[in-house]
Amino acid sequence: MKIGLIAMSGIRAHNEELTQLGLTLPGFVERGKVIASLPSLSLLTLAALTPKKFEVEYKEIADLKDETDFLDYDLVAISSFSAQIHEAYELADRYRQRNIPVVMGGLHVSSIPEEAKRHSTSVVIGEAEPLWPQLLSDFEKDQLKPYYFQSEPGGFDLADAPIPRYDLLQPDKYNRITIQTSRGCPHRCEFCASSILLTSKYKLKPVPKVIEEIHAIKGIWNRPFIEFADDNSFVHRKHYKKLLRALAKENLRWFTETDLSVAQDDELLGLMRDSGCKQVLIGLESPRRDSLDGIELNANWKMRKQGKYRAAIEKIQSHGITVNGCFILGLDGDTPAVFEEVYNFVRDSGLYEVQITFMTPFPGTPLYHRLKKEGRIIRDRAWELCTLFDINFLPKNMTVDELQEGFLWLSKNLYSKNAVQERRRKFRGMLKQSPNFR
Ligand code: B12
Repeated sequence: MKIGLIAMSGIRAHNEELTQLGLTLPGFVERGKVIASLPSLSLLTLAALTPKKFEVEYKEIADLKDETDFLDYDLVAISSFSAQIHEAYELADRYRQRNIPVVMGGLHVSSIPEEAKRHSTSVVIGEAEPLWPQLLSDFEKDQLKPYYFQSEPGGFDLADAPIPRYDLLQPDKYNRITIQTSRGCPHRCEFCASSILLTSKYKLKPVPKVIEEIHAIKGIWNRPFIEFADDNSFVHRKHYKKLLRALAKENLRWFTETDLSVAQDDELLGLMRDSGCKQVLIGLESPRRDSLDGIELNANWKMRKQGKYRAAIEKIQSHGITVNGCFILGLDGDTPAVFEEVYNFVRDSGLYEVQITFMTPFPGTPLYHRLKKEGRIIRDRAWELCTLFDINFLPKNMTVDELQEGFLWLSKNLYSKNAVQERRRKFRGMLKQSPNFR
């Protein structure tokens, strides 16, 4: 029996002016190219959980329009995020019309399973690992259930994680490979639509397991660039120092997402540098105190850190690790002054790389529920606009047009050839003087 594991892949934006800009500005294009060639870790994980008696095929669909032929699968499993969920549903409908059962899972469908059920035979809610083997056994008996959910949401122990089937990938198609070393995040940012939607606990994958996955990757790619698919690496310092010491023996280059607190730990930064960390992506969200106020729901962590932003960036980068600072535009505390403030902050802080996105009410997030209650979602269920580059809410202290125009202005200025070169030049100059870089 043959299972088709299908990822709706690629990157998405509907805003025409931004898409045009994305085609021309160097900073945009480079980051776009890098991320567009990442595989679906969730489906490689499902493949690894599938008993050998089934044949599995991994397939990516970037654009449904190009998809004309249908493959002879006995079961189809589809993974998608919100931005492409309508296409995923259409694909699911097409297979079901051919009497092929379809299973859907992932962050979007876990948040609104009833919607997904209208297009699929079964919906998997939450982490796949404890549910997929049971689902396959039901499938063999022709008894697929409408919903599969974890008895304890987020309860899967990463010590039991299988090694994702990296061998299913066509090696020359990917320039970066993902590994998950942890799931969850101790912060509770109102807008966050990542693995916190699957688990309220911060969970770690044991060090030997991560190393085993790296060896599996190195068996395929010579000197791979690894991207950790974590929401927030390094939360558990002792564990991560152990991991970094082990990573240092692997001759890797890697990237991850984390928070600013890494800047407080010199030993950690040194271990990151020595194990091949090239860049960390950090959600700074805004340089403005007013805009940060209230976005982290547990303890207003991000607002409390605002005064330390510059020093922290400087410290991390002095180790030769570039910081990709992410800013969200359209936060409730933002006024039309925010665009210039972000521009000035990026220029003065010495940030090597920068990413700007619109505030986005993803389903399942506290932000979505709040904006819906306040009547501020422009088109409800327009999930295709969940790209981070499209606006689907009414900003609090400016108009939609002001947000749109300000964002365009900021993009042009932050990603111009000159601005990008200036950031790189500054970074290289700083490194020459840095005692922390060798
Ligand atoms: C790597 C990555 C990508 C890669 C690879 C995507 C892919 N095909 O997997 C690329 C670069 C292509 C990408 C693209 C985009 N991404 Co992205 N990406 C990530 C990232 C960094 C890691 C995701 C990951 O690998 N997680 C690890 C896996 C194991 O977890 P998982 O996917 O949740 O899967 C588990 C369960 O959900 C479930 N499951 C998942 N799928 C399925 C399917 C079935 C059948 C079953 C049974 C179970 C199941 O089982 C898995 C194991 O437990 C996250 C941020 C983060 N730190 O997590 C953002 C993230 C997922 N991306 C996001 C976004 C917005 C996008 C884009 C829209 C950006 C854009 N403008 O184009 C596109 C959309 C792509 C699409 N097709 O819809 C959002 C999605 C939020 C949402 N709810 O939709 C996230 C959370 C980041 C954020 N800013 O909030 N992305």
